[in-house]
Amino acid sequence: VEASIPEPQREAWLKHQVSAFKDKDGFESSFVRHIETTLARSMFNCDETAAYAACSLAFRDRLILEWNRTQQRQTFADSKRVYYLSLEFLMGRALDNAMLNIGQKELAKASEAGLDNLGFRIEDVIQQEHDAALGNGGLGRLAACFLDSLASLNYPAWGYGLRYRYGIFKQEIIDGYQVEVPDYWLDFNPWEFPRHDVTVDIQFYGYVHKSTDENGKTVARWEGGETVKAVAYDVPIPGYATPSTNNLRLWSSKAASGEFDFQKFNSGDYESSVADQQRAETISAVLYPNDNLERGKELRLKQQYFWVAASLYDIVRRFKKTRRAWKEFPDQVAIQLNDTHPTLAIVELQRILVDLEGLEWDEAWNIVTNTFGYTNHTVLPEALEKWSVPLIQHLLPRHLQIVYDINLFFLQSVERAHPGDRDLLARVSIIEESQPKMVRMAYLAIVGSHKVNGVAELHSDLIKTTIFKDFVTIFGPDKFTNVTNGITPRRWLHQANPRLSDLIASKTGTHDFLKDLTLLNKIELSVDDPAFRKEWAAIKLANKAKLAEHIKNTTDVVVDPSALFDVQVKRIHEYKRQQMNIFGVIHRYLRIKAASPEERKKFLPRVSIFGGKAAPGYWMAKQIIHLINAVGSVVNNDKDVGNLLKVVFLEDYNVSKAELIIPASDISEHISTAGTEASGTSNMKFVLNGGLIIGTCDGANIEITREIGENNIFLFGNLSEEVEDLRHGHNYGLHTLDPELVQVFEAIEKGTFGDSKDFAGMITAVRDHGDYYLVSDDFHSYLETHDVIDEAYRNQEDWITKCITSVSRMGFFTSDRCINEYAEGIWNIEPLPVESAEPEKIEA
Ligand code: CR1
Repeated sequence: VEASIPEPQREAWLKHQVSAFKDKDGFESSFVRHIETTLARSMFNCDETAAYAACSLAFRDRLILEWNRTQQRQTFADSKRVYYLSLEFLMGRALDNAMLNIGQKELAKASEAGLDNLGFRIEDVIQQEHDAALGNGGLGRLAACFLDSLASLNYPAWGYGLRYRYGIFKQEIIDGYQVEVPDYWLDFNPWEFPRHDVTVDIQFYGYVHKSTDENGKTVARWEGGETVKAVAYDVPIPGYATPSTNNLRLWSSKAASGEFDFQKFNSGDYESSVADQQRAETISAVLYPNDNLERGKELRLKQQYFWVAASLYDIVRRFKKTRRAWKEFPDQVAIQLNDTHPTLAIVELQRILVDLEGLEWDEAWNIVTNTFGYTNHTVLPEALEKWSVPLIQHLLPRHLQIVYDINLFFLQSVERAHPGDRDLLARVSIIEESQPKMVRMAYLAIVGSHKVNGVAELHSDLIKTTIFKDFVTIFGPDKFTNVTNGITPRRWLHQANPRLSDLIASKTGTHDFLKDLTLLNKIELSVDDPAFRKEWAAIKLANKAKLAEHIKNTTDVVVDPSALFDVQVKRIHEYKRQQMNIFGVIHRYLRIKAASPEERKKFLPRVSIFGGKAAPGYWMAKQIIHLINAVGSVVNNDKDVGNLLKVVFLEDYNVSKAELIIPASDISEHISTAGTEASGTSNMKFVLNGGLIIGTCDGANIEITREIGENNIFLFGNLSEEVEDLRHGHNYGLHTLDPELVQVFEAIEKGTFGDSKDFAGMITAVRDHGDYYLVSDDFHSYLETHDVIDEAYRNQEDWITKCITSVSRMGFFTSDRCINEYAEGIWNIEPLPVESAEPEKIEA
């Protein structure tokens, strides 16, 4: 308020109100102006990188205007906001998305106007952008899809995360091995705005000082320790076909005491003054590259608290400006915890309310629990966060006390409701009585939230019957709910597969399905239309040809676009079972080799495509990558095999590569051990792009089957309710290996793919160490199902019918539906209608 311009002077401001370009000419002029002024270049000095920069800056100008208006509108409306706290936002590229969502891509793209007129091809310009890769996999990409939907549906929402200087590493494959290269992505990033005036001092270490105030009440003060500064960087998030543009605020860490400590500098201790600064900057330096695995590192805990404390300070500061009573906090603020990573926010809000604002414990706790919702994303035990009590004690002494108090009051209430059940108390205690003691973050998140949700039906049922069973007894079943994941059709259909999106629009009349995905069902009426089917097939073939070109350029392997493309792209993890896939590929290779030249003609040509990163410390995952590459170099050069089988590993799988690969798939693999993949989201992307899937009865595969019909999906393998018994059996020696898998192991051990010692771990895991992921149990059914797929693919007419039918029934899996479910069932928040700016005509 203090900074606003007095009434009399506002006239001048209004006279000079900035407006965005409105036509092709306006775009061109903005582009050239940015080349010549912002970038200090000219037409004699303008390469594709500069064109990308200028094009981004031109669209960014429009975006900022909408963004400012949206933020003003949200402030004036003063309605409830939702804050999505996530350590990961896997955004990918922004330019194409901004052009689409703003609805002005035509201005840059039309032939003989826009970029074309200025000497550039839009496809090449888009390719210049570095992915914003601040995430590992599904969890981070889900957060990005949610931001897109929140803005598109006009919800007043902010994302809060960390501005890592290094995102997920770049993967290189050298001699068949993964090599990690740092991802320094901030050289030129026009999509972020540093807010050097928005900073928060964050405290670490120190001690707690307790005293008694004039009313005899004990007050705790957290004192001493060291301070690090959090600086806000804001990223505009455009909604599709609406002027609403939300904010993603990412925090960066800096030394609190300015550039460096001058005292140390003057006393000649230059190195240590710089070291202090570097130590502070380390907090937001790098994303932890683990997917579904927690390692308990101190720096990770520091990141979590740094981010959570800065975000809450910001949220509370905004609330305080409204001068409302504290009890109204949950009417104004909903905070969603994306997994347990931000769970300290629960403790931090309780600390703010009790220690700093002087509220009574119960009143504060009531506010806290009504504010938070917690989403669980995994049941894998190695991914469930636990932090050691001594570590928290050292880093956050006051928070540890509050955790103990939360636990005490919680256990007292359990004891009252279930008197004498000491086992129950031990089972649900937030503190695990181990050596050292550990804080169970998921339990803290449950106790501190009003709703807990899983991410697909099976997963939400599983958490209620397994890992959180006791909490259902304590809190009742209504606290637990399901929101099945979804994906944004803007990026994952229109951007990734523009021709398919346009073909669909030719049947549905408009691109409105991008706003209401259930409208896809209209294309089922055209399933028999020969021209539609022909174009459908032509688009798939063209997408495959484009991928084939990428494969040639990056791996030197030549693949035939008319072969069946079989794709598995996702993080490499034993539970996702890429090892089963490559064993299956080896089995196919052995069959081809054993066949006579006459029999070989009967094989359906296939290309097996893999992609995905292994966590740098995940030895087994790296071995899997190595085997895939080793098999590729043998199979791809075997004259007996020719085009019947090719095996490629695409390096550095990321969001922009996904946009290339997914539209080119015929069959994709979602083959996790039943009960282990919470949802999966690429399964939805593949089907939406006219690919079929092979999958286990796991995660969202089950709901996909329900929606598209079981004739349109290839399901196989044991069910989740059978897994426990099978594992039990393995441990009691009832494990007879599948004979086809034995053949595969023999081939590996004979050295067919190089030194077999390199792959021994993968074999012993199955043969000698209990086959925890049931590779052998599911192998036969997996191979059989691939034979069924071959047969199905030979009948191209039936295949295309399956694809069209499936796409038409995918409406449920839009992230717009998820966000509406969260808004209604968890956040209790309404969209903020946009009256002011007239939504412009959207040209898709
Ligand atoms: C799950 O493994 C799910 C995403 C998004 C992942 C995946 O099945 O689709 O979350 N979980 O909900 C995860 O990363 C830490 O947990």
